[in-house]
Amino acid sequence: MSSAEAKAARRAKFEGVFEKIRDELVEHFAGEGMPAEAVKWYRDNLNYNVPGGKLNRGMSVVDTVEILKGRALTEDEYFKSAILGWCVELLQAYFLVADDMMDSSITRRGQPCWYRLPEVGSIAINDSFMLEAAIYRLLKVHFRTEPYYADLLDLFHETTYQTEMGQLVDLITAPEDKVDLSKFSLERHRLIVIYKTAYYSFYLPVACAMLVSRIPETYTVAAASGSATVKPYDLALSILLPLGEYFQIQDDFLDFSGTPEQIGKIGTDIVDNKCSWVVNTAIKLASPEQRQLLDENYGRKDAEKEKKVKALFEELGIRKVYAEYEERVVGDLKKKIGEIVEVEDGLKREVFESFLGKIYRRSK
Ligand code: GPP
Ligand code: MG
Ligand code: MG
Ligand code: MG
Repeated sequence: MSSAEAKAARRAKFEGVFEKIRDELVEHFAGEGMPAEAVKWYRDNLNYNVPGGKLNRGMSVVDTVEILKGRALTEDEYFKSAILGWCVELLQAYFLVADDMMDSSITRRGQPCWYRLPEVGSIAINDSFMLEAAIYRLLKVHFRTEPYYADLLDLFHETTYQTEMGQLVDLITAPEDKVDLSKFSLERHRLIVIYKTAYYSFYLPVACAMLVSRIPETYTVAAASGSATVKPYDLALSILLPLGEYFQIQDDFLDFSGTPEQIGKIGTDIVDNKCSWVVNTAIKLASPEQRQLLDENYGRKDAEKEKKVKALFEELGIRKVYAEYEERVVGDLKKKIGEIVEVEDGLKREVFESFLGKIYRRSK
């Protein structure tokens, strides 16, 4: 099997688990005596909003469990890991259905946003709540008797709250209809990115995998001074938050620098008044005249103004600043990963190396 075929097979296996949990959720719903019309609605909600993405977050739960265990998983281990993976995907689906309403977005994953379907409209608010509730239904059915059940609940609740905090700051920093660059800064950008994206996209999948693999809260490792106590969940966080920030900065940079053929979409951050790494870096470097050009042209639905902003970004040498940033952050991350002391049943460097390997110098 070629590596592309192996990748497709892994995805197909993971998707197979979605069908099972969807049917389980829908059967429970029907079992509550809900009318056929509502049963169909809930099923359509799940099918439309949950499985159509890249599934990187969900599948990374399974990948991480395999790395932590250092062997192929039994069917039962695979199933439990995949359910947690789908819980991460359900959380993301819940966020995106709601986010598309808040952002007045038109399409998502190549189809109209759920709320834009004429029969759906603001019922999408309740549908997003039901996607969230599905997480806790699945956790209850499949993990209630596990000793780490409370930790899983806490993890999903905490991560949801962190993402909501980030969403609030994002919404009030960059309203689509009111350009005010004085609210932007690289510090504000970092805060938004870490809370809105990094916790749920990077820490949550790994922490799920650590819990299901029974990585303890603390353990002892040999150190120069004798021994040291490791808090593996904090250690994972200290690598995955900057990794998530790096991932989003790449996304922001590609929105400006990538061609549509390369990134598969047309970059719209400039016209959409996004608080992106690129504009924040430009703000930091701009002279008063260049700042005035930005104030007058950023965030406007006007192709000429967008062109002027792009030319300024080139003039300020954003590409070079980005290349330097990338080498620096990757060096820092590699150093931190290299410092992990591996012990049996503890955290493994490969968990982070595999994430970093997938995103380093990505061009789409
Ligand atoms: C998408 O961000 C939004 C989230 C990841 C979090 C939403 C959180 C909620 C609590 C609803 P975006 O709007 O910047 O990205 P996209 O372009 O994908 O809509
Ligand atoms: Mg959005
Ligand atoms: Mg948004
Ligand atoms: Mg983007």
